[in-house]
Amino acid sequence: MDKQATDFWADIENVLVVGLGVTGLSVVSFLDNLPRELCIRVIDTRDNPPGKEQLADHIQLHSGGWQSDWLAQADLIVLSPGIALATPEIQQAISQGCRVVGDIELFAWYVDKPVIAITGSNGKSTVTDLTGVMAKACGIHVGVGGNIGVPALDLLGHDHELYVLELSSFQLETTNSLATIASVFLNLSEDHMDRYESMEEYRQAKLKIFDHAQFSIVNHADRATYPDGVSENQLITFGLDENSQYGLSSYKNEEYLTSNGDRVLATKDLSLVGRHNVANALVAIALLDSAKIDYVAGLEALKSYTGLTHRCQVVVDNNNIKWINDSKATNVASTLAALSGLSCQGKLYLLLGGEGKGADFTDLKEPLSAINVELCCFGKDAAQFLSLHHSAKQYDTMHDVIESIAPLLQPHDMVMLSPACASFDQYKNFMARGEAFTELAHQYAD
Ligand code: UMA
Ligand code: ADP
Repeated sequence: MDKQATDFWADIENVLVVGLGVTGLSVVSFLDNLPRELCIRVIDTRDNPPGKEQLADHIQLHSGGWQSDWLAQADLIVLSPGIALATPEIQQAISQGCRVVGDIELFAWYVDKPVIAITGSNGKSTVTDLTGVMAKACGIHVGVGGNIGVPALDLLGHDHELYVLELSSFQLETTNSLATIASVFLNLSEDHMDRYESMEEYRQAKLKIFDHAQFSIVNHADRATYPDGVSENQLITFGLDENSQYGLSSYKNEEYLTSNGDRVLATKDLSLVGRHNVANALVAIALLDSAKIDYVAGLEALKSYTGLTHRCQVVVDNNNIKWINDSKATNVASTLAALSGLSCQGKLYLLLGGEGKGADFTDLKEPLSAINVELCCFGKDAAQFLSLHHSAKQYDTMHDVIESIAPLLQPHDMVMLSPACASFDQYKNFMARGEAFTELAHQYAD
């Protein structure tokens, strides 16, 4: 146990874990295994929290609402990312002197190996996974987790030499002392406007990733990713241009990814598709380089890397008709990225809709006006897309969309699910939505 952690626990007896999803479960298990007696209690406002069955019998759980006595008695609250720090019950506990942290803060107290941290509105999971894949190919025993799925605390205790963490703004809200060897803020675009009062509040949560970073990596084309009051020469830049430290250059009519002016790899050698993924590849190189890892051994892995499922993934290519699953496009910027990297010679049937999270979708209007597209809008917020294009039609479900358009498909057409919305109105998560789309694609492609 490190000194900071020992000192801190000296004042703590009563710990309240809020949330019993995968994060809450990982926190309980971590606390329960600490070499000191703690009273650990759990509150989850859901009637049936998903982790209920896996919770050890000796841990008390209150579900279906708040429990004011437990909140008042807590010395420390460990808050799950799904519950905002601004929640009145949590704010009241803070005003009564209770300290509130998240799982990443606990991780920060205990981690004793270098950490690479990744945030941004889009591309986090791709960059996190790719950086992990490349580090592994360099022979490093790397732990990859955070918002990408495996809770950070579950990575500890496995003798990792390096940690690569995807961090959401939700997680960063409750993180104050995470020291990283390199942190990156990929981009900022509208998302989670149902949680934040303003874009600036959302940005400030993300900027916390740089608080204790040895190297801070920012997007040359997106000033919002630059920390306030820090001069440019203290930052490392990436971008699809010649002036970024990790950028692009042209040589003998070929485009190259560069590191501080040196050619690293020809863009055409990447298996990833889309310009946004060229930027993602540059970031992975920048992160490994900053962590003093000789990334050259990982370049073969980068070349063959095709990306994560549910991100611009061709799931069926039949009769010259491509079906693309981009279910992870849960905001406007990710759908715009999918559209910009697309080459469709026929008509694009674009499936949009779901839980809109209070977003403004008008930025989609212009790019849609430039392509041969039919908008197929479904789910809770389908109506919000109808004014974006004259072709827009409203359906209840994705199944209704596919059933209706399948007979119309011609060679060179594309069907793409890139919904710009969260999935929770009709699906458990974006994975379930992507799988449902893939199943329908297989079913109707013939
Ligand atoms: N919830 C309640 N009451 C509670 C606790 C949670 O209603 O008392 C709700 C939340 O509002 C949320 C859901 O339950 O809708 C899940 O919240 P959670 O904090 O229990 O989530 P976990 O299951 O622990 O998963 C979290 C991340 N989820 C969120 O931030 C919402 C997962 O990211 C992450 O993979 C996991 O920790 C491991 O670190 C998911 C996500 O959607 C994929 N993240 C957002 C995104 O990527 O846009 C930020
Ligand atoms: P995140 O974890 O931040 O949600 P993902 O890597 O899972 O990011 O990708 C989410 C969506 O964003 C996908 O639709 C993907 O095609 C798109 N995307 C990936 N990288 C970028 C990027 N650098 N800029 C914009 N969109 C991106």
